[in-house]
Amino acid sequence: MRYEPLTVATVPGYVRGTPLMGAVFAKDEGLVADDLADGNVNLVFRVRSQEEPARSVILKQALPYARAVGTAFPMPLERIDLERRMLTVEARWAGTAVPALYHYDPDMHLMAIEDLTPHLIMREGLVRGIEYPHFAEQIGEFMAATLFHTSDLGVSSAEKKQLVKDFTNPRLTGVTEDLVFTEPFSNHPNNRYNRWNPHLAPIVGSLWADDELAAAVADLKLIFMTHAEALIHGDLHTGSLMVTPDETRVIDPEFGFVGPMAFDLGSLLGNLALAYLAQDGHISDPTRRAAYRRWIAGAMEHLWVVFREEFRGRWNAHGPQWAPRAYQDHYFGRLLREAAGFAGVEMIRRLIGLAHALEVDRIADEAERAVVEGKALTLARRWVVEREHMHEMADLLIGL
Ligand code: SR1
Ligand code: MG
Repeated sequence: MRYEPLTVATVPGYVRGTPLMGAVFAKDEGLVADDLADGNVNLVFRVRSQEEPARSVILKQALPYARAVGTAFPMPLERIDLERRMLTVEARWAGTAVPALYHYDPDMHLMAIEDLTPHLIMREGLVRGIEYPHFAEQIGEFMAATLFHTSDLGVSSAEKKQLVKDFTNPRLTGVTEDLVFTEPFSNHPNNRYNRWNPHLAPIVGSLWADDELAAAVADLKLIFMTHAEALIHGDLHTGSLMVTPDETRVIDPEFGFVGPMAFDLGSLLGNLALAYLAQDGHISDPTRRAAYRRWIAGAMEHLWVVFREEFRGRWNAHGPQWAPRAYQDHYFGRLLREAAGFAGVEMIRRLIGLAHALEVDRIADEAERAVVEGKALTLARRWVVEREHMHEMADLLIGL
């Protein structure tokens, strides 16, 4: 079959010609499709049985460009193959934390995966003020399992080199290098700041003129580009998580590559900090807002502790190599400091760069939003520039 982007109208016909009929759907049943695409990059459809709507799958298809930007932002179709292989590795170590894979079509550059209904994209849940009591533990375990077992601590030297080879992902890591570490730090035409909040002009201007910040970001960018530490998700923000109060599922690993573990930790922490600060625009009752913020800050602290101790447990169980307690503590200290820096850069890019954070964007009043964005930029700068002084999660949380 020749590659052709699907539409709501063509999805049912496509699915009828695949092994999904018989495997997921009955051979002759009617199908309907909905367009679910709300991310920046791909086409996403839900296909369900007309007779039994609970029987459904998600189709994810690559376009030769980023959907939300257009043809001026080319992206390789082969990213779906990399995402499929990422899901396979993640499932090996984290089981059902990632969606099941039902079908892959290399010609159409698409895959069919498990429909995670009733899970909600976590960003949306954070805007609605929902608490997720198991989230910190589940995501901490996910990161410990997937990162340890794809690092030099968890696999043989030969297996690790093979991972580097199999998951070299230059266009997508190039997108991160540009969108996260470069464009937000100067007056780049891709920056959403140019089109959005004029109230932020003074603080953004001062960030662009900030040599200390520029040096710290250059250091983090080089760590991102050169530190081939483990097979990381590569885009582990709250839009890549689907949650219920009981369960955390991790989606969208198309930016995966062998890179610094702290980038996953930092992406997550930075986006949780944005959700924390954005509550000024979402929860008007101060008591309820303070309680919800305590839950977010507690989750940030807890996910770090779970990650560290789960990772340490796997390290101790795996054998003695490089495992003295003092060395482990040194190792986790470095990870925390790098995570603080990556978290700060992630926050800055979500406020100034191309890709948005809906919990901030949903604050309708520009002046009110600028107050939240200003606080976030100040905190983010501290995490980037002062990261060498951070030894515990409590050192990051001081500003929250
Ligand atoms: C054009 S891609 C923009 C962003 O969307 C993805 O989710 C990644 O976060 C990327 O940086
Ligand atoms: Mg994504």
